[in-house]
Amino acid sequence: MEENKVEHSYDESDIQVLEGLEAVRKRPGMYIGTTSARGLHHLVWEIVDNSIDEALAGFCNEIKVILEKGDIVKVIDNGRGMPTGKHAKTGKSTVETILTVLHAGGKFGGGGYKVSGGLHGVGASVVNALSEWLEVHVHREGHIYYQRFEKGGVPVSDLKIIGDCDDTGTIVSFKADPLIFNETTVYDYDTLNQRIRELAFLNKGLKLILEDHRNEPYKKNEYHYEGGIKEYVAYLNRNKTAIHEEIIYVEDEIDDIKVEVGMQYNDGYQPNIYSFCNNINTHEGGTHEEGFRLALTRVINNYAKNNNFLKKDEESLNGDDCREGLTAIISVKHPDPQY
Ligand code: 0R9
Repeated sequence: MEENKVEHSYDESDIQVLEGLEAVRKRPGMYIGTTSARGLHHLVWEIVDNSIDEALAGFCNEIKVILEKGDIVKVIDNGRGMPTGKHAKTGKSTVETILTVLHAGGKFGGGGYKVSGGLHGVGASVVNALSEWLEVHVHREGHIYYQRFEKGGVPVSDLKIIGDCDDTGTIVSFKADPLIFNETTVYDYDTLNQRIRELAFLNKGLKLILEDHRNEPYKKNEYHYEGGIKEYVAYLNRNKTAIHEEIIYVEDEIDDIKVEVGMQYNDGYQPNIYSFCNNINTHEGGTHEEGFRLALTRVINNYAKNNNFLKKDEESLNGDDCREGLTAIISVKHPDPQY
């Protein structure tokens, strides 16, 4: 602690920050939903989401998640690196601001917006608050910057340069606090693997890697889909008999809102339609899914009518008819989603 005092002195704004982080520790459920295994895994997604935002901004094409011995998670991206300069509002480095001020990633961002987001979308500062310790390494402008936080987000030192590099990126390592996650602090490989594969399908061209270094032999899965949701549809239909070879794929972007649809019919009866908004499965549907259903029924009916495919006594095909045996993914990326 003596060492901390020398390197990091506290003023009124630091106290406000510490109070914010303390509020997260007092009521973690308000920020991550639960402190069960589900909440524990949510910490990983909060950090990965920041890397995905960097990928969606066009600056990162690889994200690696490593599980290390001792319940430690390391997330590595090859983006621009978190901004290291002094933050205008907090007077601290932007790195420290992102990691200690609640919601800082969105509000204080470098002009962009947060598109990807877990269930709660509360950011890296919440992960820091709920960790025994957290370390950040930023590779930027030829330097390696480093900062460590302990006991729920308290900085051990200021952000400092510890070396040189010729690449760019961000590495965040953390150990979830067992005092908070008192049910378990052990990560489940399959849970992480499934979501990482889903994120790779939903973000075409992005390489996502999961490594487990907890026990030998190490485990590794790597996902990289140039076709994105087109390949997702092929994956979902892999054990079915498709009735047309080509997967239908459309994409468009209007007013910063990106829409992608992939679909293929199989010879089954059951429809399998999954919709996502900002990489989150919208189980309850929503306007994007409803719009898709209506458009599909309309397009098929128009085509059928124009080509005299409908029997005289049949006025039109209903929605259920049009969705029979359909596997479809609808993915929307929206800067201001309404959940
Ligand atoms: C390993 C986990 N990765 C991250 O948490 C991460 C955050 C992050 C980032 C930016 C780039 N890479 C990142 N990785 C970034 C850089 C710049 C602008 N926006 C984003 C830039 O160079 O100008 N940031 C996430 C939030 C912010 N940066 C900030 F802008 F709020 F500071």
